[in-house]
Amino acid sequence: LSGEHISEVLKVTRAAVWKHMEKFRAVGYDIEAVPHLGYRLKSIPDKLLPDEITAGLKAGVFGREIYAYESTKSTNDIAYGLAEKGAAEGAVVIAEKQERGRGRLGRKWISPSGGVYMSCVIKPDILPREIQEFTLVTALALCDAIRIVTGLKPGVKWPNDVYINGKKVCGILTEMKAETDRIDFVIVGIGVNVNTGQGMLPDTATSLKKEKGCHVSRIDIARQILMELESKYFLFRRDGFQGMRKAIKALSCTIGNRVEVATHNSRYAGLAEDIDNEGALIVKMPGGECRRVLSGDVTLKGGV
Ligand code: BT5
Repeated sequence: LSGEHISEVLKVTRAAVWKHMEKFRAVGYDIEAVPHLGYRLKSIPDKLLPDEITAGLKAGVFGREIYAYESTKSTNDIAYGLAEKGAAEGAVVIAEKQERGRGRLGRKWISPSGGVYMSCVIKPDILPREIQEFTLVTALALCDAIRIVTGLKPGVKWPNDVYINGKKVCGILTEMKAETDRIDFVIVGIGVNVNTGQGMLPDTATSLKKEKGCHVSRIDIARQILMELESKYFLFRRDGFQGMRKAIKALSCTIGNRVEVATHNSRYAGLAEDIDNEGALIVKMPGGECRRVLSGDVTLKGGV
């Protein structure tokens, strides 16, 4: 585009156009300037810039406020603080890397650059005990987002992981502020290994880049996750978990497998048979008895 055209459309001087181009360049946009011809955008930076994520974002709630960080301890902590100060539903905190990324139960989430780390504030009108259902709904949204952007076929590993080819590619950490029967807000934390170097990840993990065999746009992944989260969240609010149970079961890489279950006070093995209407995993024990697992860790035995 010619500098003249840009200055007319934006109603600023040619000098101001040039200054803005310099600012874009400083952020990493590769802009070519040819005298008498104009400017050409050659490439955009590989950064999770809020303006790039919201360009083309078809979501009214998720991502209407995006707080982006180069590095932070944990996006969940920042989002929690924002929600306590009254941040609206759909506010998103996103970071290029995390210094102290968290998993469940004090575990670590390895968060070097190359991944997407984001946390969304939501205020669902559900009971605290129903939150497990929303974690599964989030896993479904992640699977769909990854499939749409990359064509890969991820699966949901109960209760909070997304797997591709038997390895973990995303984790979800759902935290909330609640009273016994009322939720103030929920923070849904999502970590995705997008272009993360394999050497930095545990052996049990993979990345979209590794599975796809090429670099994957983190901006496209982040944007699609927000869109899928929004549509699934609205469906969940309208129809409840039951409306999405079938889709989650169809993508489950847990059901049909022999599993080992570890809860806070027990450990046992059995066959994962079903996910019920409340998002609990149904495990059939060797004697035929079925156990309902509401929370805990599940290890798949004999591969996925
Ligand atoms: C999780 O916990 O999988 C939840 C991860 C949530 C991370 C997001 S990133 C944005 C937001 N901010 C945060 O601080 N957290 C959230 P859990 O099911 O407990 O699994 C943790 C286990 O996964 C670890 O003990 C490792 O075995 C493994 N792990 C750690 N980093 C990994 C990675 N990058 N990719 C795959 N597996 C990983």
